[in-house]
Amino acid sequence: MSHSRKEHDIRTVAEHFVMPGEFLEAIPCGAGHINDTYEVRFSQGGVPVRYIVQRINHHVFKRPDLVMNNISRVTRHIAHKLHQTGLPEPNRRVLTLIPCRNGDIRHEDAAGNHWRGYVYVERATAHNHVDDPRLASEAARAFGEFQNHLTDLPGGRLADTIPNFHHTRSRYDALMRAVDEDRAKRAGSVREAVDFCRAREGMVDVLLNLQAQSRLPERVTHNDTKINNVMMDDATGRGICIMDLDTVMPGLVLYDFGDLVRTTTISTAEDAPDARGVEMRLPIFEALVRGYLEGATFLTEAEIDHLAFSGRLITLEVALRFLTDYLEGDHYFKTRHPEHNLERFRVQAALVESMERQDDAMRAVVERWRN
Ligand code: GN1
Ligand code: MG
Repeated sequence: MSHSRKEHDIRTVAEHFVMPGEFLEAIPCGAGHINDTYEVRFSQGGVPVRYIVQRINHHVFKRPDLVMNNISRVTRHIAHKLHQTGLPEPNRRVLTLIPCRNGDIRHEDAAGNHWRGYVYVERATAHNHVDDPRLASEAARAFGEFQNHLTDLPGGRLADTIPNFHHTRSRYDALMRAVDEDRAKRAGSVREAVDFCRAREGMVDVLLNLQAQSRLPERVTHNDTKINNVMMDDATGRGICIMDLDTVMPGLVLYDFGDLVRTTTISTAEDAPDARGVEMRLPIFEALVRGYLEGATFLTEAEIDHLAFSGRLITLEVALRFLTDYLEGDHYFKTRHPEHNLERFRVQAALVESMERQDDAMRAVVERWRN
């Protein structure tokens, strides 16, 4: 089963939320691989106003209630801090949930779909690809600042909305299982790809071992820091609002930095049909390091030591996941054609290789900017 966007009756969904005014239209938006996102337009006394309405993919997030509880805690905490600092337009700087008319923060429809509403962050853009090091640096600073805000989140540990989400060993084992089971009868055609992963098995336990030895601390992290999950202010180019908060949960900050490296330093699209020419762009990596160290002021030496490695690890991890989904018949990520997950795998693999070639240079960049 591959996911094509189903038609949802968004007008009816929106009626359940405190979104006053006359409904005008709902437009699909966003480039996420998991949830369904709509921009919903209303007229309030003749003034156009828009909101975000989003369906939570409950095959991926099996406990939407826990997801929403995490998001509510995190966004309220950040909003509280922004309020204290007195920065203008706080609800452009953190997502703001729109409650349901019954006071809940999540609407479950008759078909078992789970919906939520957000304030629309105006005058800002999410980029699927960046070429400008300044944008990369700002994105990294914004994610670092987001983590900074959450270092003192009260109320105990957040729920693990997807257990073992970044447990790279589990992701590796899942791929090997998928090869053995070969449900989609594709394993015969991807032997080289599987060998590529096998040759890098040594990487998958590195951070897990350091965490087990308490040399890397568990923190509150975003866990899905794709470049298109941060809104950049149109006027200033500043990273203004972090979104896609479903996977905010306990994790290692290196997973967040690593996915930024994966999604910004890449010279092509994540799913370029031809993986030749895919490169990790060092100037963008340098911009990320600079911005991230500026935003995340709490990092330990051990965390900084692994910034360069984290990019390679998360790129390998996402490669494992795309290949696994391909072997399992494309049930997890939305795909637009039968080879989509394989193409995504090939691009990630090429990016891993490019990072291997440039490992010394990446480490040197980190050394230059630390302290
Ligand atoms: C998914 O939903 P989106 O597109 O922001 C995925 C990430 C992957 C990413 C790969 C919950 O993110 O983990 O890194 O695709 N999200 C989930 O592009 O699995
Ligand atoms: Mg997203």
